[in-house]
Amino acid sequence: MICVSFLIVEAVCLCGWLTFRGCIIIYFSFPGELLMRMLKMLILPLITSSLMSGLSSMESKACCRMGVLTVTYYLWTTFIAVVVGIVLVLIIKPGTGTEMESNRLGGGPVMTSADALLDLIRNMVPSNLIEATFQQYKTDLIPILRVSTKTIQPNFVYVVPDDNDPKGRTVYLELTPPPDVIYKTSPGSSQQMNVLGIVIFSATMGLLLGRMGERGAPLVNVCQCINECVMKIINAAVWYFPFGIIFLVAGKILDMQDPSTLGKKLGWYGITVLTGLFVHGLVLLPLFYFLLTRKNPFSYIRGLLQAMVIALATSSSSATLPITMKCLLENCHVDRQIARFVLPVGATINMDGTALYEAVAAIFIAQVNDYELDLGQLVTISITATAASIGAAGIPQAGLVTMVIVLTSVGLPPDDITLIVAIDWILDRFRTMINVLGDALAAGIIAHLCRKDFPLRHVKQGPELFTD
Ligand code: DAS
Repeated sequence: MICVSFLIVEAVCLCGWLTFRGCIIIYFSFPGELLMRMLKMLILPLITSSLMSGLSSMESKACCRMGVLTVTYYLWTTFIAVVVGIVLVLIIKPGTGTEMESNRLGGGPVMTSADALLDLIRNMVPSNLIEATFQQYKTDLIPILRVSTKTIQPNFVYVVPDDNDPKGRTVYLELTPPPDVIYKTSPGSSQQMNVLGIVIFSATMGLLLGRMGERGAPLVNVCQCINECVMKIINAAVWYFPFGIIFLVAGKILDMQDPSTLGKKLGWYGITVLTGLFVHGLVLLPLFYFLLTRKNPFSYIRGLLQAMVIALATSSSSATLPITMKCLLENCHVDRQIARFVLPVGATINMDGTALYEAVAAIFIAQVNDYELDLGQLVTISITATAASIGAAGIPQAGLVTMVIVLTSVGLPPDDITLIVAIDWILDRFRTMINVLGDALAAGIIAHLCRKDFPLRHVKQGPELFTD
């Protein structure tokens, strides 16, 4: 009853008939913040234990075959997503003839694409895994800060090092981006650095444990116990999700400056992105699933609806990961070992929605600047958008940050992301949903292609489901 009443309130606010200000919005957002914290609490133990227990219980040939298939499939579908985006934006031309002005702020130091690419790669390798782990929690605090401070700026809080501290341990949280820091320090990079660090660590440990034989068994058992505990926590917390989702979205809608103008702000640019996401996510990916497994993709997707709703509400594929894992195991009956490898890797490197979005946004900005892109530059955009999506973290609006690489690779001003930042938060929800869908469909395809290596054991129902 409470949820229905809040849905009505949200609809009324979307029409602009009702507005709330001040602390009311923060109170509205509070249950949603709790949902985000619950999900984020589960990410690290889930990724680490899933990969460790999944990899260490595989024989190395099957593991390598599955790994090669997974990465190949991910790269292929991401590139297809970029091509879909480029074709659509060149046909619809959303940036041509708009009254938008490119606001080349000029003067400030502009990051070159080499600089941005090096920044992306640098952040992939943690200098210290423990520090990277704790860094994630500091990163997590920043998005929460952002909700309570209700920044008008692009929804980032900037971590700016204090020049007076020679050891660089003091930082300030800036609400408005200092010009030279805007693209260098963002929550996305340390989150992605941490998750990739965990993946590298556990993948190695997983293989090492396999080679350690019985001596590695205690650590594998610990990881399996952690994995089961995490899945049981998810089962216990799932009753709260509908409630948290309503308030999470409510806080965002009530905080909008003028919700009734959302449609006008989205414009042809928003229509181009949403059309591309629909074509790729609900036409092409299901087609690939059918062609490779000869099974009905839509009955599989029906089992993923809960994860897709969480992705839409949270804008974070990493935060959705626990629910995606639950849907795959309980509803889609994908082999546990496959799900435990394909999903965490996918949440880290496979973002079809983000890749499509970055390609569309870059060409849209070129059209606003009346800047004609040649074939070579379109190829550059397709490659850099694929690379940038791999480096984007699974947290809200990470795609906006890595887009700098795409813009600078073809000589466009990175400051022009401010042309699209006002509606990025809503497009982020839909591209996150397609990211999650892409990972989950990949798990079903890989499980089918590797079924000889991983004969699907009888999938138990109910609470004993998560015992190995
Ligand atoms: N929100 C990101 C995710 O969680 C996607 C993006 O920012 O593009 O997948």
